[in-house]
Amino acid sequence: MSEPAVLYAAEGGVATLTMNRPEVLNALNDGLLTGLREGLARAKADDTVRALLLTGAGRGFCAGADLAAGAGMPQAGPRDVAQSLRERYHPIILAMRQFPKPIVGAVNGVAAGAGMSLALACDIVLAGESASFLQAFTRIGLVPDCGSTWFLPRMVGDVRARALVMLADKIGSADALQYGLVWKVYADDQLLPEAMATAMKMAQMPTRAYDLIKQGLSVSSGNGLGDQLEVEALLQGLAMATEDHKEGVTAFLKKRPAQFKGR
Ligand code: LHQ
Repeated sequence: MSEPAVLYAAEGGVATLTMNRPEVLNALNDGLLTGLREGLARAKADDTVRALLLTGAGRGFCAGADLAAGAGMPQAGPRDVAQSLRERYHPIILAMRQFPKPIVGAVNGVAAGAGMSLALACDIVLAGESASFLQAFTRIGLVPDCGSTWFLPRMVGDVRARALVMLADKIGSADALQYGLVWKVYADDQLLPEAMATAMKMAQMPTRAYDLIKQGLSVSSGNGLGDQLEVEALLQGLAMATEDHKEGVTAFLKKRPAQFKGR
């Protein structure tokens, strides 16, 4: 039997999804897209999982849509392509952004096209020194998809977003760090241990507050300050009703470390 296109492993409160088509730099075919959707759903449903780690097997993170499997080929009309994106890709990007637990991306190699969008959809993006980022779309006459035109201007500003998507130059981890696409860069052999340590730390944190933070951040760019203050007030009311808030305050007053349960 062939290996699954996405490997799933759960340990220490962290579920790891490893895109697993290393021979094509984890290009996205149906099996890999299904594996991502199923892995996200499984990690969401498992209460013992309180953080997710996304990475790629081999020397790539994800090379975007599998061009050899017919993605983007002209036999598909505009409606078919849009429908394919809606049905196969958008649910993954939305599930990541709406995932009620933190997602750490460990970008171990090239992240191209929709593979770069996947990296940008993570909450904390960590990269290995030899990681690279490529808005590959215009190289094959396409436009960015899977959220890249939404993520990039917000992350790096309009000047850099336009240059990245129009020039389609591959940038390395040092530039990605300088532009603000990634949080930290590690030596290649330290990336996975560091990413796992980050995810495990986050798995010990107040999970409900993380969910509420993600909800607040996801609406902030469409809101004026007054509306966002209102969103924060509502979210704070919900956070204050959690067991973890009570535990955090009790631990502070008793001068001991908090033991958050994610409730
Ligand atoms: C690949 C791929 C790949 C198949 C490397 N597919 N085999 C579009 C259409 C419709 C709906 C959905 O959404 C999208 C969004 C998109 O994602 S469009 C963008 C698709 N991705 C690309 O255009 C990137 C294509 N790949 C590359 O430009 C290069 O492979 C990069 C820069 C990623 C890496 O270059 P190298 O490190 O030099 O590796 P390589 O090119 O030698 O690739 C290694 C192998 O992986 C190779 O196979 P081979 O049999 O020759 O060893 C490639 O053919 C294969 N591969 N990307 N997307």
